[in-house]
Amino acid sequence: MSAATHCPYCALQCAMTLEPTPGERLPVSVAGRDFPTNRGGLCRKGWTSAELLGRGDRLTTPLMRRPDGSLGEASWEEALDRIAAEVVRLRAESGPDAIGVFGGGGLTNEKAYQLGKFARIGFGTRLIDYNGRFCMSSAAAAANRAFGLDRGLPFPLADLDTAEAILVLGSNMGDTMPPFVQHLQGARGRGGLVVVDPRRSTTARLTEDGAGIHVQPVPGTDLALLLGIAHVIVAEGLVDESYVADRTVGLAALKRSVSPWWPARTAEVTGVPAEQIRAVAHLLAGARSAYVLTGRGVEQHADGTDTATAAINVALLLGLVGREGSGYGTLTGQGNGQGGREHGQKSDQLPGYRKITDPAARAHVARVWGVDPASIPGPGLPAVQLLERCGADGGVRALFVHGSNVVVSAPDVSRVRSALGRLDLLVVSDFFLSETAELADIVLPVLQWAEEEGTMTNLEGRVIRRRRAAEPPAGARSELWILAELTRRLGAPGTWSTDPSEVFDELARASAGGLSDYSGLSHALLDTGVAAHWPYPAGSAGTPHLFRERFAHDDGRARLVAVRARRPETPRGSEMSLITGRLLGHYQSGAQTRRVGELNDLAPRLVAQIHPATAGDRGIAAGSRIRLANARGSVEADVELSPDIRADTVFLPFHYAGSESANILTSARTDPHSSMPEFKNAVVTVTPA
Ligand SMILES: Nc1nc2c(c(=O)[nH]1)N[C@H]1C(S)=C(S)[C@@H](COP(=O)(O)OP(=O)(O)OC[C@H]3O[C@@H](n4cnc5c(=O)[nH]c(N)nc54)[C@H](O)[C@@H]3O)O[C@H]1N2
Ligand SMILES: Nc1nc2c(c(=O)[nH]1)N[C@H]1C(S)=C(S)[C@@H](COP(=O)(O)OP(=O)(O)OC[C@H]3O[C@@H](n4cnc5c(=O)[nH]c(N)nc54)[C@H](O)[C@@H]3O)O[C@H]1N2
Ligand code: SF4
Ligand SMILES: [Mo]
Repeated sequence: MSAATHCPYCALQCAMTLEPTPGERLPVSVAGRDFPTNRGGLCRKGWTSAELLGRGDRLTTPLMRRPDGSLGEASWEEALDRIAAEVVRLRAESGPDAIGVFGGGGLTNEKAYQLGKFARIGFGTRLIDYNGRFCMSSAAAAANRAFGLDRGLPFPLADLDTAEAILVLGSNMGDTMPPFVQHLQGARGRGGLVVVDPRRSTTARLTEDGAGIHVQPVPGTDLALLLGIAHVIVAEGLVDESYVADRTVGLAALKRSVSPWWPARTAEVTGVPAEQIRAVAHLLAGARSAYVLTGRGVEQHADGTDTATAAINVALLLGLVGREGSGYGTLTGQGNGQGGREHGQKSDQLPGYRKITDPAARAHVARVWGVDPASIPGPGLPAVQLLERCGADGGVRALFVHGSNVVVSAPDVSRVRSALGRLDLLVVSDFFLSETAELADIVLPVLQWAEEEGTMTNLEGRVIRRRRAAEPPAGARSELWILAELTRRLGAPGTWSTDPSEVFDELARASAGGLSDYSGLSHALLDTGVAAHWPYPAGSAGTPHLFRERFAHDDGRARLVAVRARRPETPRGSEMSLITGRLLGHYQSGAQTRRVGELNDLAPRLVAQIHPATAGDRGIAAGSRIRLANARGSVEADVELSPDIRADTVFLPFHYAGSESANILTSARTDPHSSMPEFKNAVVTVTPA
């Protein structure tokens, strides 16, 4: 039977149909399916996604570390008994916080919810966090601060189609979400697309031929740039005065904070010409409908929350947020990057996007879980700090990883690798032997997207169904089953269903009354094809548009939060700025896409992009190899000479492992509000290898 489902990869969650193909090499074929986000389109990752289902190196049995150091096959009984015994021992010796859990934004809502519950009342630990901390947390912190609520896009994506102007800050959706580009066509046709990126990326190129403006700032200076744009808006009378008076607070302090950022000074700091700063402000202010969108390029910095805040301030000053045909949004990245941050995987949260420190929230969730509120631990540590605590004195002794390949994707990976090496127990659930799984004491083989039922929440906050279309290999198990088996062995309280639709019903009850309320939803209702944007309280029809009448703060008003630009870590002498990011053909740590021949052939090894003038100065020839180094380590890469990047900047993709990992060079410094690491700004030396 064919299945209407969605792509396994990014947050666009393109709709696709899977047809079983009995007797063929791959168990299903993939076709694009009409849906308001992708309109039948898929990118190459989507088209080739069935390859992962047919791979011979798929994990099909648990693996356990043998005394000789190798990983050998084990039965499920052996593996789970051993895990339970180790957890009991470590908890007795060092307390429940000796156990840590690291989740992922690719997990279905059901698995993310169950993992959060399992950590708190299965293990009894406060230490759970997830890779969304690397991805979403600064924009989320900024939206919570400004609006009192964080949903990536507070409007349906198709609203963008009719925009006259769109300001894209640090997103390269032309490569990272190709079917998204169709929603930019309206603004392009009116000359209204502005892309801010130190590289002339695939997306920046969409501004060519009169379609808009490419702004190419010094990496890490976006906050100053946005203060400069806000300065022009204030100084040149472009503020939407009645909107700001009716719907916001904080204008006076905001005006003071942007007053020192006149265009000439902003130009000096950012490298963006003063006329261009003015042109962008006027283009946005003059449009009848305009959007401001942020991506990882401006968020993954030590000042990422303040930068996203400055972007929101621009949108608020112009009266865009909550107005029909206009708005602000952040482009959530992972498949379930949105749902993954709502149901309790985050160290400071309980389901329904509730605060774990709020007594009423704890009481509500405890009732659903059937436990005493006092037995739910308090807030834990965010991802980078959680990884730092691994193997430390009095720190984490056992770590459970579900849906992340941290030894490739975390910042300063050499330190992460040594930390994991000091653990008493590392348990990784995955369907391939990722680089992190290779280090595990126990590896548990789990189900892939097309082998399981569940739900995901896409970048518009729309809850969608993932459906099963293929038989899993005999030895693989669902994560809901694994968690249920472990709770039985650990004697944990509560009920632990292995049926995704029952877990969804429990999640819906746990979310009732919270910010991300799913209580009106069920698998059965979603199967009717309703457009389900949360909040979707019982008895409602959901919320495609947020903030039309009021913001989520008690007084209903948005906050203009005054923020200050700090100097980014800047290169000295012959040093350069390193920025990192993505390529079209690879996904994240590459654990999946490096296994798809057609995708890996597009970019089989690490290539650094540098400007020909920079190469000339350093004696670097086209086609040669270079070495990038700083105090944290060094990597070697092939070079691509390209006039598309600033001469003071070098770009590396982070999809490769081992000595090709860009994260050998990135710093574990984090944003003070969100604890998001600074993936987009490191300083390196670049020399011929
Ligand atoms: N092909 C592919 N698609 C993906 C993914 C993938 O791994 N591969 N991952 C998914 C996920 S989880 C995410 S989070 C999204 C991310 O999607 P994007 O945010 O589009 O991805 P990135 O390539 O990380 O960063 C975007 C751009 O930021 C620019 N940039 C770097 N530093 C700066 C800076 O200081 N200022 C500014 N203004 N720009 C800067 C980079 O040059 C890059 O072009 O993509 C999703 N889609
Ligand atoms: N330098 C640099 N580093 C970055 C970034 C950057 O821009 N620059 N971006 C950051 C961002 S935005 C992100 S989101 C992270 C992502 O980086 P990671 O957290 O490493 O994400 P993935 O590579 O998607 O790893 C997911 C792993 O889980 C497995 N998996 C997939 N689905 C499931 C499932 O349902 N259950 C289980 N148990 N396993 C599953 C996959 O096979 C894979 O091994 O990287 C971050 N790291
Ligand atoms: S854009 Fe994202 S969701 Fe769509 S096909 Fe490509 S990877 Fe899949
Ligand atoms: Mo991400």
